[in-house]
Amino acid sequence: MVLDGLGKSLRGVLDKIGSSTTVDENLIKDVCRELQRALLQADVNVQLVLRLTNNVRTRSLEEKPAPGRSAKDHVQKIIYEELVALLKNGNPIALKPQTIMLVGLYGQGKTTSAGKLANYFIKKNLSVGLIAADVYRPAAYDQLSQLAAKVGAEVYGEPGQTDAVKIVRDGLAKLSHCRVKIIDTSGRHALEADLIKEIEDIAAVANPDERILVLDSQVGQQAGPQADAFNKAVDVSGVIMTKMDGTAKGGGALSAVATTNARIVFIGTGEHIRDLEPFDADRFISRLLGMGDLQGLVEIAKQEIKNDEEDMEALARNMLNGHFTLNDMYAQMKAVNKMGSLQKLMGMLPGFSKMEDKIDYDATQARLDRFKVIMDSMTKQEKDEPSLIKGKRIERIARGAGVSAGDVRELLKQYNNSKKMMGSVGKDRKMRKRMQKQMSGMELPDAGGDE
Ligand SMILES: Nc1nc2c(ncn2[C@@H]2O[C@H](COP(=O)(O)OP(=O)(O)OP(=O)(O)O)[C@@H](O)[C@H]2O)c(=O)[nH]1
Ligand SMILES: [Mg+2]
Repeated sequence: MVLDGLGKSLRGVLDKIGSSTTVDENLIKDVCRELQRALLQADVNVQLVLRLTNNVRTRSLEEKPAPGRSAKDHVQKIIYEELVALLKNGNPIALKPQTIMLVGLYGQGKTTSAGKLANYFIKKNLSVGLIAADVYRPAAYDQLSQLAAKVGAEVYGEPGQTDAVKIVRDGLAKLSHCRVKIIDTSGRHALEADLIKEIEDIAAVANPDERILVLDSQVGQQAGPQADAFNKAVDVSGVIMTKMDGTAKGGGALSAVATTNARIVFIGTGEHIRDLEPFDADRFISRLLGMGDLQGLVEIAKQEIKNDEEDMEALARNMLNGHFTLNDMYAQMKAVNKMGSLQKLMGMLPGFSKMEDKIDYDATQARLDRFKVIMDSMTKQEKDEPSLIKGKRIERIARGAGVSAGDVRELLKQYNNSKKMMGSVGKDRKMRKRMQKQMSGMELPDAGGDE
């Protein structure tokens, strides 16, 4: 997860409060010192850190807990609120037809973010046209075309053309049927007059609804002055902080940008096209503190599973009538894989981030991957009726998948366990009711009694 180290130390602070016997001045002092250490290590600006811990100290000592709340809860809540306040700013990007222009220095992640944004809107049923207005980087058009093909966006470019403004004008006309237009521009090593002029010229033609600055979070606190400078020069409407996955300085970058009053709209959390998250201070902090992000989880699940709805319905049907095949297990695993790594999902579940040290996510993922390979070398019939898989078949499957017979048996064992679990869920009346409700309109098979 993003900002692992900071999350861990902040959770340590909350745990310290939770396990203390009394909340007194000494504890608050300790807690503030630890908060300072955690935030400074994450490259958050000293002044911001001091302001935050001052607020935490004063509020903890002066404010009375709400009725029914313990003093410990109260202090934890104050810390949460102050951390959110540190990052709070602006509204998310609207889900409506619009033109978005991406600006930023060299290699910050503009082109990648253009592809990720296209994916984001397309998943929300808004068609996207990408315009390749980077006339500096060789092969900029190819890079953008590949991303467009991957996510199902249209793309316009004029390879060899040196007039970015012309490309944008032509592109907007050619892509006028696309509901969201995203313009990728070229970068420079520094914010120079010719870059400012280029951005302004393009903006004059495109009249974009959003001018989004793409900023690499690896620069840490320096992200603040950069956002400020771009803002003064070209009136930025929002910021995408990229590469949050690759640096411990993300906290510094985020907080520095937030204090310039720039509106952080997304964070980039990896090289994959889906690694873009709408930024929301509340959600970000609650996830960091291990309070879970059910909303985020629901959104990812909705987005990723949408196309698999039929699969999932069939799966639920089979689950409820006790007919759970290897194919079903396979579909389940595929869905989980699609939603991103297990680790990411677990981090979004309340309470789970605390267990991080106890669960070996990588081993679990590796096991799932192995299962997948094994199932790929089974016939459809075998996946439908795993009870067929014995003796020679086990050997054949193992050979085909390049694993040992023991690995195949492990998969079968896992299947039998899952099947048993699914069976008991299917018979649980309360659970059936709940599922029925969730899949409104879907006809469910008979429970088949309580035998
Ligand atoms: N890990 C990680 N890598 C990223 C992220 N966003 C972009 N990158 C990588 O950063 C590098 C530069 O990304 P580009 O999208 O080409 O950057 P750019 O701003 O378009 O660069 P120029 O066109 O040269 O100005 C690529 O290797 C990307 O894969 C992110 O959120 N996480
Ligand atoms: Mg680029």
